[in-house]
Amino acid sequence: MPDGTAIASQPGDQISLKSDTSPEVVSKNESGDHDNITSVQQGLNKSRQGFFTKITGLFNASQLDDEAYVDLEDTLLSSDIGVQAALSIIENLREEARFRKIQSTGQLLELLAHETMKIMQPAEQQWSLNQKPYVIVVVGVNGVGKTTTTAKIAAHLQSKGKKVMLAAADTFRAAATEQLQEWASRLNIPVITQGTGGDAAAVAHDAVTAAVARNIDVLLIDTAGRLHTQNELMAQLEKVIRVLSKQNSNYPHEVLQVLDAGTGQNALSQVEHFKKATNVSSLVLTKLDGSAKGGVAIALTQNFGLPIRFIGVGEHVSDLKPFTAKSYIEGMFGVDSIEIQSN
Ligand SMILES: Nc1nc2c(ncn2[C@@H]2O[C@H](COP(=O)(O)OP(=O)(O)OP(=O)(O)O)[C@@H](O)[C@H]2O)c(=O)[nH]1
Ligand SMILES: [Mg+2]
Repeated sequence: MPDGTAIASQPGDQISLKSDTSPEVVSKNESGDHDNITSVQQGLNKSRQGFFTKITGLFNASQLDDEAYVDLEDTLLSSDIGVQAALSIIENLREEARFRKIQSTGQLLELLAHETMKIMQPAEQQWSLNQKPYVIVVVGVNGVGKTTTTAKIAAHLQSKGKKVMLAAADTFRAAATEQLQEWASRLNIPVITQGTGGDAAAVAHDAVTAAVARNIDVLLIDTAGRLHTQNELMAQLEKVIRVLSKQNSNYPHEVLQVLDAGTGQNALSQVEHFKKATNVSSLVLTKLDGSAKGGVAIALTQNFGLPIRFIGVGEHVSDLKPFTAKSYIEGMFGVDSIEIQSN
């Protein structure tokens, strides 16, 4: 059962937008992810205000002329979406608008959503968790939300009937182990620890052994926050991965990088740096309930094409939402429904 995924649109799908930008809007979407879309929209309230609200205003105010496209390009560029994605969206938009003889800015907004959906599709991938134990190493720079996200994912998987285990491989920061232990006891999930100063790779190794012995479905290994300039800590992370893959060449099944959406374009270089040390294979974007512009998800997907498993929209354990391109774009645009009809 895919836990972090859903609904993929087919090429040529039609998207129609209702341009209601009210944050309170409730989705009447028929696709079964009604609750998810509504809560993603609520979580993204602030992001939306900083991003597509600007674009909607811009469309409402302008004619569909060269100036409108320049304004749109400027707005996209100032919204963390990245140069590459902004330019490719504008180019496709101009072409499609000409081809479809689009006159109104409202129709152009629909096209914009469609173009964004096309870019975001690779971020929505089936999460099969098809091996047991499925081993996930959670990585990222300091304070992005790794430990909280690890706990939230564990709770999410537990609610889907999975047997989950945690490992506290952040042996660097004092109190890091306690933080994960607290989550584990709150969620009633086993946790493997060694305490501050221990060897992170040894914790990971012991955790896998315990997970195999206990017939665990998913093992989530929390690691210390680190910057790429901290060579020793980066080497330690490489060692964690190396030790795991010696236990079984399929381990870890996933290296999940957590990114604070509020860091904007900096998230791109964080992924680049972590990809050099580890084989980052999936992402979670946190703190989208803050003033993050949200466009960074588009830039990340354009650049890396990695699956975004979840988005974090608050500090509570339930403030983690499976990523779907559809709900994300609806949340960002502030529309009550993007209707996708196959041609
Ligand atoms: N608003 C909001 N806060 C979040 C979210 N995710 C995490 N946080 C908060 O961010 C802070 C840091 O979270 P941690 O999970 O400790 O971050 P970390 O990456 O493990 O930090 P280090 O282990 O020190 O590198 C905490 O106060 C969390 O509650 C989110 O999606 N939204
Ligand atoms: Mg942590």
